[in-house]
Amino acid sequence: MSAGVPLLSRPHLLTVSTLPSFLLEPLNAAYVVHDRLHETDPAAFAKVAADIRAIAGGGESQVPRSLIEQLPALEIISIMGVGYDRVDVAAAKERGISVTHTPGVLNDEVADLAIGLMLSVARRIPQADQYVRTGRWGREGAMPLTRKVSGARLGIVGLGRIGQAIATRAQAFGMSIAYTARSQKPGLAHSFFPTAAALAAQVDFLIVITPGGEGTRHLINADVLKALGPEGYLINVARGSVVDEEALVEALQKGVIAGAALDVFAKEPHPATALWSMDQVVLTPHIASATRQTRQAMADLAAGNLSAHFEGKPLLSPVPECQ
Ligand code: NAP
Ligand code: 8YV
Repeated sequence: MSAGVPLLSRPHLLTVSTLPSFLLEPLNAAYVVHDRLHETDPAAFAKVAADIRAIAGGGESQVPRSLIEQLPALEIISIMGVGYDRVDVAAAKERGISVTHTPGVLNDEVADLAIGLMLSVARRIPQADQYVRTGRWGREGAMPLTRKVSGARLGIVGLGRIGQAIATRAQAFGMSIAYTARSQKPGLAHSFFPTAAALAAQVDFLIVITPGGEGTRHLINADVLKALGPEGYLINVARGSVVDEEALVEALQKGVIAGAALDVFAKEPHPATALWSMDQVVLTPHIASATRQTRQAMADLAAGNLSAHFEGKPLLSPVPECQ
């Protein structure tokens, strides 16, 4: 839908997260946008709910059945993110509502951060930075030695679009690569293991990059961490729900694994405080896709899906359940 559509003919759209200006601006030009109205002003929301034909949100946005049921005219849910684990797709499908997401355009960015986190936790880059800034280098001399990454064994939990982008990068580090997924990928030379525990037992670094949701809840549990072992590192760039965070905290406290680097958490934006003070842990605030370039590409695709829908064209990237 082009910018400058007359106000009266614009479809009504509800946002369900704080969207970046470079998505909100084009949406404001083409739709009547109700920015998180269901959260900020329920009474005003009740008055416009019957007009709302579209929802726009991000990968962490919640679109539960209870919200869908309040929107009788809803036609499409457009997520600016590849993950849509908090959207009730079944409830949407029952009503014939389309759900779209933004796969592919963020593969490089998320894979880059996964490698960055692996290097950070193994080589202790954040701690090294602090070592210089706090004057410890001058007072205490050289830092203790760290763990080599090049040539080590990498396990990838979830060898989809992003998992494969991680594998490509890891190959350049001379790492041996093994993986687990729901099914073995024919034509790929990497070793396949049927479970996360079997994979963890064979690797030095375990990178998690599956979808979230019930299908993967606590896939990384105490048994997997035990299999990874006291020299092993966990890196999670998937969803917090995929890792049993309590089991992880305990494993880190007891030295069951060597360390962890986490971009996602069970409760965002409030990661378990026990993690904050752990020296063998690197934490980032769900930033794997967060560059201007990639977020712009995601915003363009999210807006493109909405335009395609309202122009009667095929959707650019519906979620697999809606294809
Ligand atoms: P994708 O192409 O669909 O790949 C998902 C992979 O996970 C597939 O290999 C799939 O196996 C595997 N998988 C699914 N369920 C599994 C299970 N129960 N056990 C083992 N493996 C399982 O998805 P993608 O584009 O790579 O994105 C993956 C996820 O990354 C997203 O859904 C999102 O949650 C997360 N993500 C996070 C950030 C961030 O900011 N940290 C950014 C982007 C994405 P099969 O191949 O056998 O189906
Ligand atoms: C973003 C993500 O945090 O794509 C995903 O699934 O988790 C991230 O890229 C989010 O979608 C931004 O809206």
